[in-house]
Amino acid sequence: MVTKNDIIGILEEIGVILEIKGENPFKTRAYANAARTLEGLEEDFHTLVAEERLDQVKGIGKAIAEKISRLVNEGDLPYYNDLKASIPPGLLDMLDIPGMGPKKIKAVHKNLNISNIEELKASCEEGKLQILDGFGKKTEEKILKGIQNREAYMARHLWWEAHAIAKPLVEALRELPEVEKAEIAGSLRRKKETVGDLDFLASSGSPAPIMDWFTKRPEVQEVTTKGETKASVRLTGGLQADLRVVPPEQYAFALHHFTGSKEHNVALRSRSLQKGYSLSEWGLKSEKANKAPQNIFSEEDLFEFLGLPLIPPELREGREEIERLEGENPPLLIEESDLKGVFHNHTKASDGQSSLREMAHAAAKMGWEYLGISDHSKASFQADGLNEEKLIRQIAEIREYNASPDRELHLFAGIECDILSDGSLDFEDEVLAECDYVIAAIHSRSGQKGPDETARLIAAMENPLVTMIAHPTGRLLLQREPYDLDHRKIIDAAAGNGVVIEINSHPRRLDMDWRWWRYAREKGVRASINPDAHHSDHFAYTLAGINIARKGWLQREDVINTMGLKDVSDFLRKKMSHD
Ligand code: DGT
Ligand code: CA
Ligand code: CA
Repeated sequence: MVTKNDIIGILEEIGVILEIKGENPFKTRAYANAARTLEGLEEDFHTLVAEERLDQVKGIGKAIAEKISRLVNEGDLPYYNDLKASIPPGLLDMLDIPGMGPKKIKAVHKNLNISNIEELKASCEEGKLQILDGFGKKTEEKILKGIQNREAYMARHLWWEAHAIAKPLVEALRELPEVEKAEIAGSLRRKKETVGDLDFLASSGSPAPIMDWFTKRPEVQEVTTKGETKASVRLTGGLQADLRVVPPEQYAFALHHFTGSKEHNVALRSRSLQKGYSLSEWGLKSEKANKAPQNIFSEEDLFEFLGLPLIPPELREGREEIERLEGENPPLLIEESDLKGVFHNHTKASDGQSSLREMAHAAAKMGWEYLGISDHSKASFQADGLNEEKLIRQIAEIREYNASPDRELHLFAGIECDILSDGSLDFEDEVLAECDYVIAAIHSRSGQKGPDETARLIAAMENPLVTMIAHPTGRLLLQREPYDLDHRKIIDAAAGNGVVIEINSHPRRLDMDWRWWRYAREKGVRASINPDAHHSDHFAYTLAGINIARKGWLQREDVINTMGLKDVSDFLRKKMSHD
């Protein structure tokens, strides 16, 4: 069935194509207006269509109403198909590039005969864009950067999404009778925030049926290569996947090798050489006697042979993990079961989709002792942020919940308070002081004037009522670049002010980045692993946050929400009362 959202998309597209073609602006705008009207429609859309009353809605004219009815009733619209066919298909793709709207697309098409992103990129590189009317050197640079980002983004995938595809695949692989062991390897096993491709490894004495099974999976779109023990495929959705099958005696070495990272492998190989052995995906060989050690059946055995504890895959990034762990016990990294609750969560009161009680119920089902509620503050009007009055009312509701006999866990009353462009907070101190904790967050970039994001975050942390800062860089992985923060200064200020830094576990944020946590930990800064839940289903995101904490070497004591209810209450109260 054609949904309202489909129709909105088509109307928008028609408007854009008309604008690119240089049609009369009234006509162009009529489609955009109709799309906006449908978005805000209060009556049921399909009822309106069925009763032929669409043209009575303000903002939708007769001609457009007819086109919508045709789309709903027949499932297609010749006018739209013809219009689409009348322009080169690559023109619309350019809308994905920041800075490229319909007017600019029209200009580059008309003046430079550019019909797709590749041609646009070439023209930027040759400096041809900046001489067009309405463009300039800055615009050209911005467009080129946008194209480069897009290329980088398309080549990688979020860990969360890749994991959702890889997990059932590896489980199915383990079920095959020929497979002795199977594991996910590569960056996915190292829990990198984004991955280039999926790597699977299996041990078996009869690889042929495994290769057949793998290349004939329903989700396989294209088999790139298929050999006797190696295959590469492209899955629906564009993800590439490699499978290697090795004999059981090689499995430990191959698993270590294909888990990587490359940098870690190089470091371990050189350590192994110092001991007189050459290490490869095939095994260990003695440089002198050409005799291999016989008793290595697991990664643990391999590390032990080299005088190391089992280094968790998350730490194998070639960032001195080998030097740091030499002769040590394996590090006791935080685990998902250590979490006793989370702090950054939204409800229907702002832009969440679940009620307070639904959130509390789902959190109790996670086995947690407490849940913090932190809706947006009023400056985030696009997210329906709460004003002072609504916040005070929500706090009362939370206190009431805690006092009610049917409560399922303890709720903390918090706020995700906007840091305004001058670094001040969206609420006065006396309002913030009513909360159990305050999360300060930036939701819009600094303008040309005024303090930059680093200065704004530091100013916020200097307010003693601020418990923690959320998603410091504002990045959206593969979508939006991070703010250009001075992490060292932010971490130093957090340490100086006793402020916690969030690990935002939303799979697209994973912010603050794992690369900075080792430094933060050394400075004594603690983390709060938060799902930034906008729905009761989103608590599952904490797993992605745990991955990042582990990559950042964090242990249970480094994360405040591993504390039990009593300790964490004391901790929050102490911070709010400035002792
Ligand atoms: P990705 O896929 O870009 O997210 O990152 P990885 O780490 O999964 O890289 P990938 O898929 O190219 O290779 C998987 C692992 O295989 C990699 O982490 C380490 C190992 N490996 C691949 N190529 C090389 C190499 O040229 N040298 C060494 N030492 N190891 C390699
Ligand atoms: Ca990979
Ligand atoms: Ca690979």
